[in-house]
Amino acid sequence: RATAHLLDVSWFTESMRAGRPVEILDRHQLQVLEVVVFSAPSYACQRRTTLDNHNAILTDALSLLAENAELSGEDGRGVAFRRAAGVLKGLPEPVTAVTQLVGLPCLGGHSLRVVKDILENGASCEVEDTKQSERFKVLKVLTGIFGVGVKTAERWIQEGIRGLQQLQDSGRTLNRAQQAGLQHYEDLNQHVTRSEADAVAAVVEEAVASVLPGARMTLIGGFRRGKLTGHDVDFLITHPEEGREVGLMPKVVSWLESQGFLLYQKTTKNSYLEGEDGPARPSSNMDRFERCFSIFKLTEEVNGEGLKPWRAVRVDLVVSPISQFAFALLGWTGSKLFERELRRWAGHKKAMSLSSHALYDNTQRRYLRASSEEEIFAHLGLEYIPPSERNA
Ligand code: DCT
Ligand code: MG
Repeated sequence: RATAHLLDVSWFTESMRAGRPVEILDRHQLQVLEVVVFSAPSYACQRRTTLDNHNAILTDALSLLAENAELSGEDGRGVAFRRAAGVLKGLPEPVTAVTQLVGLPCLGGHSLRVVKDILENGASCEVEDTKQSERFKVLKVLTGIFGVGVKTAERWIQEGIRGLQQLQDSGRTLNRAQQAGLQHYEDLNQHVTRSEADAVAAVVEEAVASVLPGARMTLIGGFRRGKLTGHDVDFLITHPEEGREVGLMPKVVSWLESQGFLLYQKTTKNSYLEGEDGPARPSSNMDRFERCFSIFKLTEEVNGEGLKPWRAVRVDLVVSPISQFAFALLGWTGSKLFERELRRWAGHKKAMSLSSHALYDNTQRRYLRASSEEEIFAHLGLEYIPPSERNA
């Protein structure tokens, strides 16, 4: 009976979500409809998550706890909160009672308690306390400096540093990234708008076309998923002829530098090679591309007096050979949780290793080729999810 109940409900919510007319309504079904019990598959890469979040109050709270856990070096707890938030982001309507969440995946006791507090009292003490906590506030300020990670921030806090001014006055030696981060702190902590992203795209497009005609540039990251703002702008560059992309990054960077567009840049080399025995586990699957972390000097339309004529914007450039392009596109479109879940799905469900370069089948002991994102989803036995629905 209980199963029949749940089946009915998911059929209804599914029908309503898909906009299908729900015609046969008997008493029982109507009764069931009054309390919508949500259901969802457990991997974020099996779900369609648009930017239309009906539970932002809940997901903001859980994301804040995730952030706090990550800032405390508790990555496992961080992921658990991210997964819980991810499930709620995909629900078709606002949650009004915890009973609606019975049976949903990824919602552990801790997350459910937070949700319950918010639904019943309008706020969660744990979340409010965390927001007010001195440690959390200081960690946020310090890791808000480009080039400063949790470990460095921790060390500075132990040495008594509590803020930017104090850091500046302390005479600490900062590396080049951190110096730039401190110098452009305000700009870099102000979100980038879609129109600013488009302005950066126009510049990068010109740079790419000037140094290698025929090369292609694609907007990736949050903006590809349809977000209206971001903390940076991400681009993927390739050339339709394999090998022509070699040496492209330094040329693009030189062009940008010569035109005065770069306030800071650091390029890392591509060290990815396919192995006979399959992919060796990379230290991080983000670090093997020819990648450029940069800070752009973006000239803005000046429409008032006293306005700064430019602002600093974080821009990430990635170059990929065409043979790896689909994997790079999929791996760099995000969201971070969606990517993490794709890799987890590949490993746990398919015995495959997915990276931003390749997909390796551990059973067949061979690489699976793909020239589109759709093919990669198909290899993984997943329904194709377009970028705009990868916002878990
Ligand atoms: N990425 C990932 N794992 C990471 C970092 C990044 O899978 N640890 C992928 C997913 C998104 C993409 O790289 C770009 O990274 P960000 O710019 O940090 O993410 P974003 O979704 O573009 O977020 P924002 O809109 O804030 O820039
Ligand atoms: Mg981004």
